[in-house]
Amino acid sequence: MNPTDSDRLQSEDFSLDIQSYESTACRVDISPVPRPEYQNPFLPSLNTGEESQQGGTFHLEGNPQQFRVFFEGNQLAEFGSLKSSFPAWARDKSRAPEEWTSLIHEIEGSHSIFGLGEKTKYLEKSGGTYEMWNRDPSGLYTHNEDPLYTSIPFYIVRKDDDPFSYLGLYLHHSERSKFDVQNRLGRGKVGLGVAAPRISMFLLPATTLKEVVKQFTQLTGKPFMPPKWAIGYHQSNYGIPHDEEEARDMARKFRQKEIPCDALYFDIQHMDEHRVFSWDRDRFPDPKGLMEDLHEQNFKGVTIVDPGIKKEEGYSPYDTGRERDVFIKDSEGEDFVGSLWPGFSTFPDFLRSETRDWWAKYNNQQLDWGVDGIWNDMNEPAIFFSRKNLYEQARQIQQDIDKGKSFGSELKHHLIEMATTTPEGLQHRDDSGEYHPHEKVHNLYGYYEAKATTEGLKQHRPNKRPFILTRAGFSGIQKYAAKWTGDNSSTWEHMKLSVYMVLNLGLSGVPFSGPDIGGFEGDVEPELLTRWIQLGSLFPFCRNHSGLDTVPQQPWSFGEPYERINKEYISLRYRIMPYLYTLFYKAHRTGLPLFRPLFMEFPSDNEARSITDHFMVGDALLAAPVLERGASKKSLYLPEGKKGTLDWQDWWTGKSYESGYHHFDAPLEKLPLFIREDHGVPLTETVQHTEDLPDTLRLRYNLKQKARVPIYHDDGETKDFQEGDYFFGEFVIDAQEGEKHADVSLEAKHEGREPFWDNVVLE
Ligand code: MIG
Repeated sequence: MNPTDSDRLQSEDFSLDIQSYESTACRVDISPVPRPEYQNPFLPSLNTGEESQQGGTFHLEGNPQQFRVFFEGNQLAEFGSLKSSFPAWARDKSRAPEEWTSLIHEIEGSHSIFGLGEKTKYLEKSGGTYEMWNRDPSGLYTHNEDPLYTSIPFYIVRKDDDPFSYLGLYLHHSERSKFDVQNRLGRGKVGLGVAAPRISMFLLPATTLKEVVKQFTQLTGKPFMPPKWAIGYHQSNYGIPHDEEEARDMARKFRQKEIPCDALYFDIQHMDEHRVFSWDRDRFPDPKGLMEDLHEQNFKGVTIVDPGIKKEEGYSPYDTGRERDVFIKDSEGEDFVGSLWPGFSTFPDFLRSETRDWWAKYNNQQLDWGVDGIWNDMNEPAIFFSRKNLYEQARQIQQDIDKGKSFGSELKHHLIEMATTTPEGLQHRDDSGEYHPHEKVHNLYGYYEAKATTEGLKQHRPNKRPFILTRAGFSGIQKYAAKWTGDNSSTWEHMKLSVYMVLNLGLSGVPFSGPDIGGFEGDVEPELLTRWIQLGSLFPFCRNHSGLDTVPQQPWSFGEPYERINKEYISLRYRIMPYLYTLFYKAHRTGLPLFRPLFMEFPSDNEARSITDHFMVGDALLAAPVLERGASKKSLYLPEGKKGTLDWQDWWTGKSYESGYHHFDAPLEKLPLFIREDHGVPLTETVQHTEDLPDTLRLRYNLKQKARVPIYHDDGETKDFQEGDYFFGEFVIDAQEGEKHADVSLEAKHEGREPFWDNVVLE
């Protein structure tokens, strides 16, 4: 197709092209003239769908310096200040030497920005400059820390009074990029910069927020469907279990205390001197037997896997890796050697298919031991130091000393910063053997590791759904892994932050995420742990994890009344498991998150637009966690629907409340929770693990006229659901006028499997 005038804008310096897709998305390609020879063969492929030939098309107006994008006669976006240079607004000039392209997306002051994946700060992103560069901040990160482990160069603009109220913008680049979200004097802007000689971006206009997220996950991939055990409560702790006995004790304790739990994690202490794919046989003499014992009690085992392969002849992953030539190269073309937990190590080049194949085999071995899931840490990659950057560090320290600086905390921070940054000069090879600088693909390292690990798990257990937990990732990581938000700390600030992070990850296409419940760094206090477990019982990914030598934070660690309350909320998660599982299935099919800001469900309610400390879990439950120390009340807003006020039913008392602001008592044992009008939640009695399926299904609903309560069920572990082996239906609950009882029927939509329940009880 020859580009028409409106498909292309051209000046002496730049040329712009726009391509329309039938999925109502467009791609804008911006290149300097002459067009540079530049490609990135590693970018994950996108499902754009068919190119749109007529109707429903986008076009450009203006000139490359100031251009506008239109869709069916509506202006969607305006851009200016296109430059082939490091953006002036990016304060940190240290990265300036690379080739950059930058421009400004001009928005109204009243517009809001969401998304950007795993970022700190608040739910709305204005007033910050964000960088996409996967990074281990090492140790405790603050409310302002940036960048973090995972990069998703995607944001959503929420507009007012516009036929397309939402616009998604995806910068299709794995190179380092920067986003400057500012809103001053009534004007807004998002500065965009990328370390590449050109820019390629997608625009996704939509009338609703849900539509944008669906479109973005259409483009980058729908989330994987986890095995059911992966959405239970998980217990983890760096350093614990220290040996087999401690692992067995831990499992026993959960069952004795009747605190539900599905999985135990084995952090780096389980390995033989930190060599990946090994066990310390003194402390874990029989991993297979241990896993069998855990399985006996319906526990799953998840082991950590770091990317560093100890450089040591005789160590099989190193030897075979050398043979198959799978490691990242340094600037001289030798295997790059850096330091990680096992000492000097080489690093798999996951961008090569040969490496992924090799890696898959080692993950197989894990499964031979009976391990159920894999936890990928340090995959930014975080590298403690290499010979080269040690020298660089020493040189900088010397310079600082020469300048009269003392060895204060600043210097220490600087050291840590350098130590966990991937060294420069690394090289990757594509499958044809061509070399590419690490900088181009850094942000894809964790993504390709997760892909390779998925491959390994699939080879070993072809029909089982894999579970992988990752720290680093890129747009599309939702296809392969759940995501936890790294080394947070045991502070109230961090608990709040975890709400914003999980909400924004969900808006960025990653529904399956959660923080270390209780916090990683530092000693948790009992009240904080309990409040975090209350909130955490609703997180899509629900794992209590903490750092080495921190105060134990198991649900029972602080005795009563904390243990009883922690148990009650973990049990709540297991009671509403049918609801959560149905939401996971919906997320898998549509990309919609479980954790939703109020304005996702109630777009017509202006008041709901700015609420950030309470949110929806699916479309039926509103949760308002207490996030303040010592608080025993919660003020909250119950949104209204399109047609006005709604009835909200208190989960605990059954009492009705109208839309509007309310103050609720929320003593330590209470998480305010409400059911939306004409909605319901399928649940069961409490179980101890997800393999236990009670034969009674309960329906708790808030009925005015008619509620539809969807329910999904499958075998919880295989891929047979893809062949139709599942049940999906909707309970239709009708309020019969003049009659006391509601009329309930189950409309089966897909009956490839029997429901698990024999009878239904209405609550
Ligand atoms: O350098 O494996 O974020 O969850 O417990 C620290 C030990 C390495 C960082 C992970 C954390 C894990 C810890 N790891």
